Amino acid sequence: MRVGRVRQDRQVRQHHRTFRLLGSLLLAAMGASATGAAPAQAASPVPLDRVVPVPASVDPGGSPYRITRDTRIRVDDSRETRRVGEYLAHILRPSTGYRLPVTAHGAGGIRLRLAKGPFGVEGYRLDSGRKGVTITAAGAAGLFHGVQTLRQLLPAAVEKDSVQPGPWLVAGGTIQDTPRYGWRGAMLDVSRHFFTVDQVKRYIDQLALYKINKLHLHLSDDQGWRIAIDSWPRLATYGGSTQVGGGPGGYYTKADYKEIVRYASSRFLEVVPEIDMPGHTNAALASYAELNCDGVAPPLYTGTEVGFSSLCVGKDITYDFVDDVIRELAALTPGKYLHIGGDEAHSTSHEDYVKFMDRVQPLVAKYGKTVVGWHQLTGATPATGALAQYWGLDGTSAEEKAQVAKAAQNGTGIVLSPADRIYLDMKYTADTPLGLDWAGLVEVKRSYDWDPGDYLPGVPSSAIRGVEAPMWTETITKSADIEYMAFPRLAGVAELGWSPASTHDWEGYKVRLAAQAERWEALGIGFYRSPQVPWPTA
Ligand code: TNX
Repeated sequence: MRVGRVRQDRQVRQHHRTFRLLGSLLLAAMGASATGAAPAQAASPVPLDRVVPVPASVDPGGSPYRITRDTRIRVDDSRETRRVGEYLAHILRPSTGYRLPVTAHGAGGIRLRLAKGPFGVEGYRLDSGRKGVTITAAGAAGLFHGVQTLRQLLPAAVEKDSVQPGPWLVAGGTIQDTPRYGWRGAMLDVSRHFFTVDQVKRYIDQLALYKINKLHLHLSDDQGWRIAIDSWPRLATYGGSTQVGGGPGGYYTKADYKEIVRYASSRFLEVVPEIDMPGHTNAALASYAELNCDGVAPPLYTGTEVGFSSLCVGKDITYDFVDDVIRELAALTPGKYLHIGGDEAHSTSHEDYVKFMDRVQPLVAKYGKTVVGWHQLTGATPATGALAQYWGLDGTSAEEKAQVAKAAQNGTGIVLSPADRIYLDMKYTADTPLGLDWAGLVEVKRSYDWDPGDYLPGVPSSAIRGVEAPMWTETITKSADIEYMAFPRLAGVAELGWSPASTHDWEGYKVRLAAQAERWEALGIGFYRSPQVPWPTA
C-alpha cells in the first residue's frame, strides 16, 4: 500500500518533469515556425496537471489541440451526452466567438463519448492531441467532470462573456481521473440570510467547476423557514418573513425549489435538503403555537444565538408535523438523502433527543430517503445507512470523537466538515471583514493541509464518505460575500474530496491554486488574496 503510494507519487513528479521539458521544446518549435503574425497571447498551453482538483494521473506528451472556428463538439447520439456537449458549447461560445456545433457526425474536434472502462460513476479519461480532444466516461457525470478539466486546460479568458483573441490550445497528453470520495459537498445556509434562486444558481456554477457533487441546503433554522410546505403554509409565509438583522427574508416556492434542483442536476450536483430538528426551530415554533409544549408561539428571531429552541418531543402533533414536512420535501427531492440536522439541541434533554431521533429517522425511510444528521446524531441511534456529518474541531472532546468513531465502526458513514478546517464562514485572519471565529481563524493552508482519510481517530477509512464545506450565513448577505469566503478555500476542499491522497502536497497545490486567480477574475469572483498563495502579479 505504502510502497504503491510512494511509487505513484514519484511517477506523478516524473510526468510533471517530462511535461515541463516537452513544454519548453514545444514553445521553441512554435517560435521557430512563426509566420510573422504576432500571436495574440503567449501560445503555451496550460500544463495538463495545472488543474484543481489535481487529476489522479497525468501523462503529458504529443502535440496540443487547437480549437478553431471549424471545431465541432462531437457527441454520441444520446440525450445525456448531447446535454453535456451543449453545456460545453455554452461555456466556449461567448469567448471564442466560434459556432461550435454539437453534432453526432464528423471526425476530430472535441469528442464526448461513453464507453465501458475503469472510470467509475464520475471518472473520465481525457486524450488530447493534434487532431482533437476526446473525453471518455462511463456516464454523463464523468463526461461533465472531464469538461471541467478541459475548461481549466484552456486559457482563463475562455471564461469571459465577450469574444477574446485566443489561441485556444489544449496541451497534448492523457489524463485519467476518478474521485477519491463520492461525497464532495458544499452547504449553503439560506436561513440566517435568504439567497434567491439566481444566487444559488451562481454558486452551483462555481461549485461545478471544482467537481463538487452535493449541494446541501440548510433550509430552516431559528431565523427563517425557507421552503413552502402546503400542509403547514405559515412556516414559509410567516416563518420565512425575516432573517438575521431583521431583513425581509424570503422562501422558495415549490416551483423555485424544483428549479434549483433541476439546475443543480444539470451541473451534476445532488441537492441534499436539510430541515434542522429538534433544535434550531424557532421559525417553526413562531409560526404554529401548537408545536410548543406550552402552546404559546414565541416571536420571530433575528439574532445569532443558538441552542434556545426545541420542538416539543412529548406531543404527538410534533410527529404529524415532521411527517408532513418530510413527505412534502421528499417529494421535491430526486436525490437519495434528507438531512434532519440534530445539532446544538441544547434545549432538548438527552433523553428527549434520543426519543425524537428514534421517531423521526423512520419517517425519512418511510418516504424513501436516507438520513443525514450532524454528528450529534451519533449520541442517539443512527438509522441503518445513515450518515453523520462531523463538524467538530481539534478541541472537540475525546469522548465526543470516540462516540463518532464508535458509530462509524457500527456502519454509520461519515462526512467530514471539521469547523476549524473547512467552515467557509470562519475568518481567514483577524482582519477578515466577514465571518465568525468561534472555531479559530482558518487560512488557506490550514483548510487544505489535512487528510480526510486519517483525520478522526478510530474511524475506519472505509467509513469516510467524503468532505463538505459549510457556509453559514450569519454575516453573509450577498453573492460577493459567499464568494470572498469560499474562494480560495473551496477549491482546496474540492481537491481533498477528489484527488488521491498520494497527490496531496501544499507546495504543489498552492501553485495550481494561484493559477485559478485569472479564471476567478474572468468569472467576476472576488476572492481573498491570501499571502500564503503565490498569486500572479497583475
Ligand atoms: C454552528 S455547525 C452551527 C450553526 C452556526 C455555525 C456558525 C452546526 C451544525 N451548527 O448553527 O451557524 O456554527 O459557524
